[in-house]
Amino acid sequence: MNTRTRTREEIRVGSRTVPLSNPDKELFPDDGITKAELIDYYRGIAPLMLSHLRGRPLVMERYPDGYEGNSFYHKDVPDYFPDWIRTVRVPKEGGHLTMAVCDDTATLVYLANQACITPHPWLSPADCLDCPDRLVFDLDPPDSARDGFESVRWGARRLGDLLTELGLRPALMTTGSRGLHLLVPLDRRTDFDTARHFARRVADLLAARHSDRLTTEVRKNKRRGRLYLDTQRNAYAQTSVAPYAVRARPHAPVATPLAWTELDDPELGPRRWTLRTLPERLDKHENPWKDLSRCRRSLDRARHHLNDLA
Ligand code: DTP
Repeated sequence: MNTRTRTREEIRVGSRTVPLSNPDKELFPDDGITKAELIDYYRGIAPLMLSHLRGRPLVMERYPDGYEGNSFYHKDVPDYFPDWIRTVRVPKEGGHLTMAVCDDTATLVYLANQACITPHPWLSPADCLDCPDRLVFDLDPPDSARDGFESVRWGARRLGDLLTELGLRPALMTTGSRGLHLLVPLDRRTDFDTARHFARRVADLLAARHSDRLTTEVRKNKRRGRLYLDTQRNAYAQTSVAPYAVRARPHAPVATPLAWTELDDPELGPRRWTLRTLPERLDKHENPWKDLSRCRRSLDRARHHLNDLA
């Protein structure tokens, strides 16, 4: 751990001075993970993580008393945030919100000091709030399944194959919580209604093909032990956990981008990597998403292919 971070009342990050409060506060007491350690993690991961945060409105999932304590999803930026934190005015029903945007390491460090364990960005950048640049499919295992993660693994493979058949380039990530996400980079020529409708049709088609194992049923009591293909993130003002974000779960698991070949790793699980183990993974593996920006595709062709399959 960077002890300078732990003992000083402020740290210098690039051209910014970021004030610190209670850096020794244990946010994950079982492991002795303090706020200083969270700050150090986010400072170190910033070069990889910022490309997934930059320009997007952000919801801050905050835990001032540690991950098992009181928490809240903070959307509106409070008055006390410094002026250098970028904000964006976001229209919503009956008014607007002023939301934080995390464009640089200093902001990520500032948010960690606010006990924001998990940043949740929108799927669209602020310059066009109705133009998503990614689809997200959340593969959520049934509560009851003993082999819950095996069904996630199987479903991810089927969904990845279908999206690839449609001409898209899906990427895979652990959520650090219960399942996996498939993220599909888009060229931003689609609005949320079109994107959501497409994602739902893909999920429905796959669920119809494998109705014994997969479902798109929102109501839990109708899922009957099947893997839930959740497409609801693909909408205006919805968020998805940021790649490399820490989750408020035991041992501080991290949402981790994966290579498709890792899907067969017997040790893989939604919480495979944590704040403490991820740096070693990064030392050993190259970034599995290094070509992500070259994977952006238009939904137009994929929609036509889908019509042919459906
Ligand atoms: P998993 O499905 O593996 O548990 P996840 O897909 O990140 O992990 P979550 O349910 O934790 O699933 O979070 C879903 C998204 O919705 C995430 O971006 C956080 C956001 N969200 C959840 N609850 C709220 C809330 N009350 N207010 C605002 N955003 C929320």
